[in-house]
Amino acid sequence: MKLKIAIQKSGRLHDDSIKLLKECGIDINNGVNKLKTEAANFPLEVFFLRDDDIPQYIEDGVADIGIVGENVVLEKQKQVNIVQKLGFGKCRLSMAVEKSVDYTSVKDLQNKRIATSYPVIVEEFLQQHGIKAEIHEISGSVEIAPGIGLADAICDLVSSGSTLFMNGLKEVETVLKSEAVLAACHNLQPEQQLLLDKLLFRIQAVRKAKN
Ligand code: PRT
Ligand code: ZN
Repeated sequence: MKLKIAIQKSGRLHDDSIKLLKECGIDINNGVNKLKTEAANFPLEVFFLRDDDIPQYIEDGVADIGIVGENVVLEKQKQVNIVQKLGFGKCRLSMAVEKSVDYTSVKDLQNKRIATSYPVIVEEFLQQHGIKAEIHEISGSVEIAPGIGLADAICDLVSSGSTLFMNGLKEVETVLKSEAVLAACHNLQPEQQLLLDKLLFRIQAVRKAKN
């Protein structure tokens, strides 16, 4: 019996996910273009996937656990347990408007058009604040939407802030703070739960050593 873990195939979380497993003493060869691989010294099978697909794979039990941004877990609304924050991939999901816009509060978003790749989280944020706005879902290059007249505001992930700055935008609201998390399937077999506990113990030791 093996524990199946899904990690990002390529992108911002890939290297740190592999690094974390290595720091836990798990030997994996991360061949590029591979769909999956097995650890040499731990009963672990590793699937390399697009981050957006990871919550669904975990909900379905195709993967037992996975490493993915909390932002993706919340947006996808899949039934998974967040079992551990991992301390990397830190970012925030923020509202931004053009620099020249006079913005004082969330009320200024009323009846505006907001471009985002996170319609679910944005809708929830707007509802919480009693704001009605038009959400335009776009899958990439959200930051150019105000400049081309597609939207009055955007809601996108920010880390350094330089992408917003270079596009003449300013951050006005933090909607969510996020980092990579270990997520797990709701109904793990007892054997897999034991393996997860063993892995979690190692992850917590690695994280403690860093603090
Ligand atoms: O191919 P796949 O679908 O797997 O990857 P992806 O392109 O959808 O995701 P990827 O690799 O870009 O990001 C994976 C995860 O990393 C995200 O879901 C977040 O949890 C986390 N993360 C951390 C970030 C950032 N920081 C980040 N800065 N994801 C995206 N960004 C973007 C941001 O939207 C902006 O456009 O990076 C750009 C630069 O940010 P600044 O503020 O540093 O300029
Ligand atoms: Zn993605």
